[in-house]
This record gives sequence, structure tokens and C-alpha cells, in this order.
Amino acid sequence: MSIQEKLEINLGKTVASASNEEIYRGLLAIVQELAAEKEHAGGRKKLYYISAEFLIGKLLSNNMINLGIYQEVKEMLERNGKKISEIEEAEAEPSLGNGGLGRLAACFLDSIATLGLAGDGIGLNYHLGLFKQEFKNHLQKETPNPWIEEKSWLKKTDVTYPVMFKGMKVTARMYDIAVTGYHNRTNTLHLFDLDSVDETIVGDGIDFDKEDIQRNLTLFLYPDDSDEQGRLLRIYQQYFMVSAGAQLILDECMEKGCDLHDLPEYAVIQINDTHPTMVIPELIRLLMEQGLDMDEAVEVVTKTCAYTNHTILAEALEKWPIDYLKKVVPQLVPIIEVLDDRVRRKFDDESTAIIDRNNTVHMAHIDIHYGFSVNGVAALHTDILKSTELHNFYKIYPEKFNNKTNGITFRRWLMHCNPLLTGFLDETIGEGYKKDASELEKLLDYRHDENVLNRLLDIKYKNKEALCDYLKETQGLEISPDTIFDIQIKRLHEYKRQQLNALYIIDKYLEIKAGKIPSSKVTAIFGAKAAPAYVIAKDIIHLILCLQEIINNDPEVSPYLKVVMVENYNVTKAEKLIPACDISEQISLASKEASGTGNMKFMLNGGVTLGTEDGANVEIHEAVGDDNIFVFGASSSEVIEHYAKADYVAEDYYKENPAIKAAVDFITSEKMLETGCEESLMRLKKELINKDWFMTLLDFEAYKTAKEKALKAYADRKAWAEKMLVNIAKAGFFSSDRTIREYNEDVWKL
Ligand code: 26Q
Repeated sequence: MSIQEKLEINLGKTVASASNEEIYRGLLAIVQELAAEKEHAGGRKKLYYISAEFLIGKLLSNNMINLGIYQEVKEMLERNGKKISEIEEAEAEPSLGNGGLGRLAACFLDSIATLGLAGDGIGLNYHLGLFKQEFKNHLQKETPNPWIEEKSWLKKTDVTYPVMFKGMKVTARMYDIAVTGYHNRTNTLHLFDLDSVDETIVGDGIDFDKEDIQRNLTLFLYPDDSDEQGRLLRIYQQYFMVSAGAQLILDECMEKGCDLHDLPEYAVIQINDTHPTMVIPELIRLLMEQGLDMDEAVEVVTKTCAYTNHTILAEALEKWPIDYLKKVVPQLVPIIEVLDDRVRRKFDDESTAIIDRNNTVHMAHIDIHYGFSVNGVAALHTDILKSTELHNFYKIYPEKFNNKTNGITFRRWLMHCNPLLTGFLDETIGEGYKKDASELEKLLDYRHDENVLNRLLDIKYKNKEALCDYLKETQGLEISPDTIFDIQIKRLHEYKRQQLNALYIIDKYLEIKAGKIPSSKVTAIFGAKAAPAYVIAKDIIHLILCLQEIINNDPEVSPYLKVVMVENYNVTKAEKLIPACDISEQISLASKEASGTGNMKFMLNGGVTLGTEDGANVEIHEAVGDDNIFVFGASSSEVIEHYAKADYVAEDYYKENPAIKAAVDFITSEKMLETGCEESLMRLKKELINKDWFMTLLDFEAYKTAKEKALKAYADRKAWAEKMLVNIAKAGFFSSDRTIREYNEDVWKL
């Protein structure tokens, strides 16, 4: 039976007469059926990727690509007067993640299934994803972001587990989402939920009663943790996830005939950052319930668990007062105390203790002592962990430390989001690169082929036109594909330095106002959500929105410079922005961005990086060579030294560099105050002059010079196209298939 026939039976009407929503739901059912028919990856040992976030994004088109029916469906829809892009609109995006860490988990699931490895995800079924962002009066406003509909990718199962909290027992129910591999098997993402969760308790914006655990436990991804109730709720969520997850893992292993002493031969658990760390004491507890003694249980768990670190930012390393754990999960406290005691007896080093002198539990320390592998997510990041942040642990356990440079799935970030480039690559170098990404290097044979270079420019132009149409339709913005698309899209954080980009824009604006006409036309595009309680991050959004208002409406400036802040940046928007990018902004303060993965997505789509030597930018630089990237700024070792000596004084840069002073002063100029909020803009200006913890002003001159160089290089269209080509050709290393192969060879050994 053809897909059209199947769909029409399902719909009870013709495709031509069905609405987009009906077609979406019909295709959803067909895809779910096809995915269920696929074999699951087998074998004795299985990987469990446990993560508080899986930022999977919309699934329809990706699943159809992976199942090999995308083209057939697309053509069938066209014959019936429908567009696949309009059907996609009917799907709600599951935004079950904040940013990089959650998206990485989703790319990994895709690659694990594609490589045919037995590996499932374990997480939480948040009813509301990361908040929806709206702009009102040039400010971010947060509203609930529901994604679960009557018909969705979630399959409710009969599998339930009891989870004990202090004075309260709840029942975790498992929901499953099929994870399709590209032309391969299907794995599963298990998301745990509580039947009693109640969406009606959400009040104004994203406010809700934080103490009503029965009704709020899986309501939101990361509730605001600026108060104690929010932080306690986070512990409830984490324990709920790991307790149910641990019970599932033990059940599956026992079903395969595992004697629990041999658990490491049946299961390996990858702990995605510290959020699932309680799985370690919980497994120890469960194994002891099954009759193992403490020594055996600790040994078995240590051989089963591996930990990935995603940050060196002190404020993001989770530490919980032991009293919080006593209030929520008292059963784990004696176990954590024994784990701490053992470490203290063995190593006379306060810095590696689990419970510190203030009675605070360092979650990462549990992972490092009681896991067999510790990895960073890019070469530089792992080096910094070894030499600085986790140096005292590295001295104890050098054999545990390893690097796994992040990667991205080419199915979503090339084949799905950029069909024009994909078709062109198929024609030019064959389709082998879809299974073996290193084959992209075949493109290097064409680096001087004018035909090929022109085709690349043409594809980029078409993608820019499509983005223009989209922004016009969704936000009423008028931008031109004949300008340079300079894009910075990522979570809003001071260390990522969107404010540096904004200062450059102010500088350019002031130059134009002073009569210096630029030789290139630029559209500066941003997309970012700020954590609801992160005040300075919200101030930076406010600054950018005010600049958008002022600059785009200034007839002297707007022919040369426009500013766009994309509303509600998410995976779906990223898929539209990335193929249209000329210059990829990766300008974090060196040493602070563990890896970055957006940098890889841009590169793969022919965007040229303007970046610091940070995270995976370092490896991108090595791959493409000096001529095909624009690097600038203080090095990570210089930055680390500034912190060590505490010798960076932002005010000196402000006073001594007239361009910096003018740009910073503009933040609170009359012009800005006509549009923006004085309190917010004053606070931001003061922060830049008096603190500037992430050293924005330090790199301003170098950034300006590098950006001018990039803009100038863009004018030589042929030379620029060659840079695009080299970036695409060298992107193979950044396929998550490569990353997953490395995890499997070095860590999981499936
Ligand atoms: C911690 C404590 C309390 C509340 C929240 C958190 C929290 C939540 C989310 C801490 C960290 C995160 C997310 C971190 C993250 O996304 N890190 C990014 O991971 C990517 C994948 O490895 C890297 O590419 C990025 O460089 C890194 O910033």
C-alpha cells in the first residue's frame, strides 16, 4: 500500500481535502507504526544516557528522513497541493532542554541509533518545555510552552516504579518516544512522569505553587531556582528521574539474566553533567536492598557509571546543602556520608571531598570518585579540567580522564535544514558522506572550481531569501539578502558575550552617524533566551531590542546596518537561521565555553566563524586553517592568568579607549533612554565599567579588527566561497557519529 493510501484510510478523506493539522496527525501515526516495526538494537550490554534535558526539537521530518520516506511523502503532498513545510508547522516543538547540553543529548540519541548501538535515553517528561519568549516593550516576557497534544510522539506505557521522598511515596510512569536511526534500527527515549501533575496550577506568566510536589513535579523544565523552594523542587525532579531510571535499568538487566554482581557487563550509564548524579547513591541503595554489601555495591556502581562535564563555570557546578537532601531524600544521606568518609580516609585533600566543611554536597565529586570515566566535551575544555578546574582529581585518577569532542547529527543539521546544499553535495561528491562524514573532504577537489563555488554562493543566497521571508512573516521585519548575515544564536549568558557584539554595533552606528560610510552592509541577527531570574542577561536582551528599534528606524544608518532579535529562539528557528548564515559569531571569553555546538552547525552549512580560541572553535580552526576562520582575542591561558592575578580592570579600558567609552556611554544616552528602561540600561553600563567579569572590554579592539577583516573578505565573492567550501569539507570530524564511535570505543564498549 502506498503512503498516500495509508494516509487516506487513516484520515477517512483525501489528502487534498485534509487540513495541515489532520495530515500531520495522520503522518505521525504512520511514522510511529513504521518506527515500531524496526528492530531494536540488541546485545547483552546496553548504554543508558541519563539526562535532565533532551532538546529533541520537532520530530516528524527527521523521523521520515531516518526511515527513508521523506522524499516520497514530500512529493505525494506536492501532488495533492500541500507543502511539507506547512505540515511541519502543525507540530509543536518539544523544548525539553535549555540549550547545548540538551541538544547534544538529542544528537547523541540519533547517532547511537544510526550506528545500530543498543542505547536508550532516560529523562523527564516535562509538560511544559523551556518557557516561550515574547518581546513586550523591548523586554523578554516568559509564558508557558506546552507541547503535549492528544496525539503526540509520546507513548504511555504500563511500566511504573515507586519513588520514595521524605514522607511521601509517588508512582513514576514511563512514557516512550521512538528514536529512529538513519536507515537503521530504532531505540527508545524513556521519559518519566507523574500521573497527578496538573497544568492548571500555572498562574501568571510561568508562576506556580512550588510546594505542591504532587501537582508540579514534572510540570516545568528547570523551575526558577532563585529561591529555596525552587531548588528543592529541582532535587525532587532529579531524584524522581534517577530513582525510576535506576529501577528500569536493574529490571532490564535482570530480565537478561544478569547477576547484579555483573551489572557492568550489562549496563553502562552515561551521566550527562551532574544533574543525574544521585543515580550513583540510588543504585548503591537499590543493590544493597538486593543483598549486595556496601563494598560490592560501590564497586559495581563505580564500574557502571561514567560522567561528562559540560562546564567550568563555578556557578553551574551543582552543590547542594546536605539539609536539602535530608528534606527530600533522607535515604540517600547516610550513603553519601559513607562515600564521603571513604574518600576522606583515602585522600587527605579537602578539595576533593564530597561533603565540604560547610556541609555542602559537591555533586561532581561523587561522579569523579564513584564513576570510571570523566570526560570533557572539547580538547581545550578537557585540558583545562585536567590542568586547572579538576587538577587535584586528575592527579588521583589520571586514567579516568578523557576527551570526547562534541558533535552534531548531520541528519537534522544538514539533510533536514538545508535540502539545497544536501542535494548539491549528493550531485557533486555522492551520498557516502551521509554514513561516513569524513567523505565531505571530497569537496576539497573542487575548491578552485568556479562552477561549484558559484553554486555554493547561489544556495546561500536562496537560504538567505527564505530567512528574509520567514522573518517578514513572523516578526514583520524587512531585511535584505544582499547584506551580510552575521548571526549569534545561543543562550544569553555574559560569558558568551552578546554584549561584545552589541558594543560593536553601537560603535558602527556611531561611525555612520559621524559620516563614515561603511563599505559593507550588515544584518546583525541575534536569538537568545535569558533565564527568568538572570537580571543582567535580561538587560542585554533589552539593549539589543532597543538597538533594533533605534537603528532599523534610522534612515541614515539602516541602509548599512540592521539589527534583528529573533523572538523565541528554539530548535525550529535554528534550523531556519543556520543555513542562511554568512558569519558565525562564536565570541565567548576564551576558557569559558566548554565546546559550543552551534559553531559546528554553522560550519557544516558554509558559515565562516568569527571566534575566540575557545571550546571547539580551537578544533575548527585547526581543521580549516588560518585562511578560513577569523580568530581574535585573549587566549585561554591569558584569561586564566587574569583571573588568578585578579588584574583585569574594565574601567581602565573604558577610560583609555575612546571608542569603548563612546560605545559604553551610548547605552545610557538620551537616544537610548527615549526607547529603553533607565534602570536596566544604567545597571548594564555600570556592570560593564565596574565589573565586566567576562572581560568584554578586554577583547573589544581585537574583535573590531577581526570583524572588519571578515567583512572585507566577504567582498571577494570567489575567495569567500572557497572559505565556505573548506568549512563544509572539513566539518566531517564534527559529526556526532564520530563522537559516539569514540564514546563506544573508549568508554561504553558495547
Ligand atoms: C545547574 C544548577 C541549577 C540549575 C540549573 C543548572 C544547569 C542547567 C543547565 C547547569 C547547566 C545547564 C546547561 C549547560 C549547557 O548547556 N552546557 C553546554 O553544553 C554544551 C554541550 O556539551 C557545550 O557545547 C556548551 O559549551 C556548554 O555551555
